Amino acid sequence: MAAHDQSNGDSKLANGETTYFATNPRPASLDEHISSLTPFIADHVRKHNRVALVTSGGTTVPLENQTVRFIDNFSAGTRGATSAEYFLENGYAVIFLHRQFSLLPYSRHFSHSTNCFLDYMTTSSTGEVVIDDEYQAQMASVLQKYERAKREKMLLLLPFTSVNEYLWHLREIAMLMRPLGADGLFYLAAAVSDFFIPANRMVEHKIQSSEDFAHANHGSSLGIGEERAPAAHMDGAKLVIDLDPVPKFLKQLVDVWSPKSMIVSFKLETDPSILAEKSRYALKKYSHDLVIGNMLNTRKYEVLFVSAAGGDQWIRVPSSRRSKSVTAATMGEVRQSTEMPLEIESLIVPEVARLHSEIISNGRSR
Ligand code: PAZ
Repeated sequence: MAAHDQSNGDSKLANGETTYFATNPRPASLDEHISSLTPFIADHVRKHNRVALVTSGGTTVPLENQTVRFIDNFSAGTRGATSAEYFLENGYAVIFLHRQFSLLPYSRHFSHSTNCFLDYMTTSSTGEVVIDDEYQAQMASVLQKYERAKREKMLLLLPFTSVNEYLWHLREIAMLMRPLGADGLFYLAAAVSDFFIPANRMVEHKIQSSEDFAHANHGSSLGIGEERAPAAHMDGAKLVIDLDPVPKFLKQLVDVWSPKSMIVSFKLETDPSILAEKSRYALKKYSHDLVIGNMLNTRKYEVLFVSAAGGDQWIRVPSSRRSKSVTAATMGEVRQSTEMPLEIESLIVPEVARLHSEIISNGRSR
């Protein structure tokens, strides 16, 4: 169904998509990010490299413009950060659009774990700070890969926090990636909120919980679009939040922003009985190239590929190579099995790259 379909529900949707960027503020960071994106993409267009936009981490939904409180989406950024490393290994340049302070490619092996980063270090007999012997080999290998990605200008890190920042970046990057043609790949692993507070329903200041200060709670002062009733307000001692739906931008991405790129979306579910159906539904609705379905509790060792070309295909890490905690396992935790743990992204990414090669050589099957 086209985004400009005039039937009831969809005309509302198309309207939301077109008015979104006129009524929600352009993030302050965007211009600076465009100035790094432009030469990065031009360099890889010139070198005929494939470029993957990997999105990673959860978006926030601020309740106030000067944000004290926000709603968050689940994601540690493991899928995105790990996949980015395997895309680099598979010859892709990577734009890593990630939630600020979530996991990053390479540093993920030593951050956000139960270890503090200082635990990887020790003091030598001469008083210098050095990496502890236990971690030397692993850190040297990760560092080498990281230095190579930096030296060859293959990795660009761009942070976002709110769903609004994410959407503005996605649209801008998609349009900047157009010159890549079919060499562009979108790998949308970020957990993006389905609901948000539009600028014209957002209060400026911290919402006052005390009824004695309720007079300080008033509407939007952003001055974008027609002001509407605040989305978050106090009702006596209760905080009432009334969120708008986030327009579905995947259709815009596929049809308008970057129609020649390969587009891969992720679908996260908690009820296994609907995963395949919802993944197929998303593929049909947005007509993109691939949906990767995953369950909250099993996402580290099994995913479902749903594509028009290949039907449904499960990708699984064999049970002997699963680790309870990927981070703990890569740090050398004692495991039951003697086999090295396998990260599922080391299976996902080469398969995505293979499908991308098929699209480049045969044309797409959308
Ligand atoms: O970041 P993480 O490894 O903890 O989780 C990854 C994930 C489950 C957020 C990702 O694989 C995913 O499914 N993203 C899309 C979520 C969704 O909007 O359905």
